[in-house]
Amino acid sequence: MSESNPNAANYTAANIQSLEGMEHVRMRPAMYIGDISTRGLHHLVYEVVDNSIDEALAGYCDTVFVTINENNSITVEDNGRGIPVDMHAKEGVSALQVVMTKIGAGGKFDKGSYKVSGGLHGVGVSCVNALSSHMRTEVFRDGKIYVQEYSIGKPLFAVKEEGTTDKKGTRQTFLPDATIFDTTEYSYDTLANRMRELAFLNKGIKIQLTDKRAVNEEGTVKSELFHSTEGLSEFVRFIDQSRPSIIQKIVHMERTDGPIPVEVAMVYNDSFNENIYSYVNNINTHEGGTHLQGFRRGLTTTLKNYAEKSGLLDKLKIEISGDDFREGLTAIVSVKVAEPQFEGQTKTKLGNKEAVSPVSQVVSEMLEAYLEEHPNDAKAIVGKVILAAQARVAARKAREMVQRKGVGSGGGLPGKLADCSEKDPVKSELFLVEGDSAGGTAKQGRDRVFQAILPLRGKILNVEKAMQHKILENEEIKNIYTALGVYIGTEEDSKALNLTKLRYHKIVIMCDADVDGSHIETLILTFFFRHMKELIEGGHIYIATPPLYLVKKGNKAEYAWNEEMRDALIAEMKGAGQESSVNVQRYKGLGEMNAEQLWETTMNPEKRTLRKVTIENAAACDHVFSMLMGDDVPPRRAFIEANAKYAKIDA
Ligand code: 0RA
Repeated sequence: MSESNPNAANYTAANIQSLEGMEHVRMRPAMYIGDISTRGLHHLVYEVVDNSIDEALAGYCDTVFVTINENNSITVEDNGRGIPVDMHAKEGVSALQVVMTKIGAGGKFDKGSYKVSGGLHGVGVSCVNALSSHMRTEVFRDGKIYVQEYSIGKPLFAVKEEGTTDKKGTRQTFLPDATIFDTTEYSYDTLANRMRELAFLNKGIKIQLTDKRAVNEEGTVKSELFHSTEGLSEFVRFIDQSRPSIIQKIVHMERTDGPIPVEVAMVYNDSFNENIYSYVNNINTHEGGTHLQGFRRGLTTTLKNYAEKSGLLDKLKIEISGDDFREGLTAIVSVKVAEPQFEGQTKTKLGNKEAVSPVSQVVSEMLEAYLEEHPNDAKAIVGKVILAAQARVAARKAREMVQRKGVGSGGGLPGKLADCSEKDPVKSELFLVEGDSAGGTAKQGRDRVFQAILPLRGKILNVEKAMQHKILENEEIKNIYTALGVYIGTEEDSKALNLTKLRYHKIVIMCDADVDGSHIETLILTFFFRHMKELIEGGHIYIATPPLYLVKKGNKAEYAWNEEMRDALIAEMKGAGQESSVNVQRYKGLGEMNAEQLWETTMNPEKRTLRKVTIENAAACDHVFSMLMGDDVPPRRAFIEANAKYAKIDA
């Protein structure tokens, strides 16, 4: 045991090697955790939680506690076997120390089971340790408590015993290093979305998320238990909560004894969107891959066979395409692969060929059985497919119209667009501005060299509820397509958006800072999320942040973006001397600012703050958009009340 050799931590050759590894993580954190933004910060938690999920998947634990502490440190505790603490023969120190300090040591000790989970980067807990100003690991094993602490990944002492316990498991507490990360404040919602997702993906495992920073009046700490007994069926129900289903039940398909574990759940709703989320080892595979290919193959062949056999297609004049089978479909496909090969631009596309047929087989067999046993659902699905085929033909005509009018084909740009003179898309920005009046101010205030303005009329179409051809016939939406210069792919390359002619690399949504403005912002975002997701994924979509207040005294004037800033300015100006009560102007709309003020506060790249729109968790986004844009009022109201930053001000 290493505690008999307290200096071991400092002198072994293994330790020198591990130091080099840890140094490298600190020098190039993005190589290990993606980036050092809030995304990377949250990634640290996922990395640690993944180890506990692995322990649970191996059958040794059932509960994981994740706690955001008051100081934004994180504690992750499980009731598994506990990380081994015995002397590691080769390294000459405790196995625990090796796991915590050696890059890439990860789960290598566990010879029996293969590591299926693991963050996208799968880098292991030692990276988290390297990027934490302080970390403490406690192992509850064999009736004892073993402890080691670290500073920026370096052990502060050799593993030591600290009392006895009847618990078993591992508890890790880490404080992310503020000199590495842009921000060190954790978002409860971001963590909750991921923990919920993990609970759905791994039924049976309980994940308790607690936020010690949030205590209500009664002194109760905010805490939620994520626990799913039905797995992906519950996940699909959660995502589709606000969309009426057209079939009786969620179709659940699972095989755990095949070549790879496969779980699929699906439902058809009354919308026109296709929402398929695929996962490999609990990682969302945005770009799909072989497992998704297997799913589509199984779905298409089975439904096609059924529809043909049933004679429901006899009178149909048009050919059914693969897409038609997926309109209104919400599905989740989850597989576990021992050695996943990730490909694609963002390394989120499964490459393993051996994943295709297990998925397609499970779907073929189980979906066929479902259709036989539920003839009414089968009929509803086939009816939906026929409608989709008919709508597709209508949409093609509308799409051709958009395409024909598009750039490069001589159709010209929208009349409302005030274009910039810069021709390099990388340097060009497009502002989508709510209303003609604010659009006019923005046109005056902008730098016309690189900033283009497209005013949008009031509320743009709610794409969540509209059919494809209606969307493409909509004037405002057509303007967005033509102004941006993007194309919708032809039938062959599916609906993928062609960005090769994208005319602006920054697209900025600029709306009023009031309830209407935030509604319009949501409508526009919904449109991008459903129809131009590639632009969000490419980091091209931003939201402008106009100030909420102008605080003035004499000839001194400053802007404030929130109440705290406003109050600080008031105090500062009052403190500055004279009697006169300070003047505060509340901006509700962009239109209340003149061109110069708009440039100064919101458009000038030197001074403005743009919020980049990202998709952290596509399934959670889907849930939120469908709820915000759907017909179901109570969940929408609850969400808005919990989240709206403007509601209070306007009330
Ligand atoms: C390898 C071997 C054993 C446990 C673990 C890893 C383990 C790691 C973590 C990380 C977080 N929680 C964990 N729980 C367990 C056990 C080997 C044995 O007991 O024989």
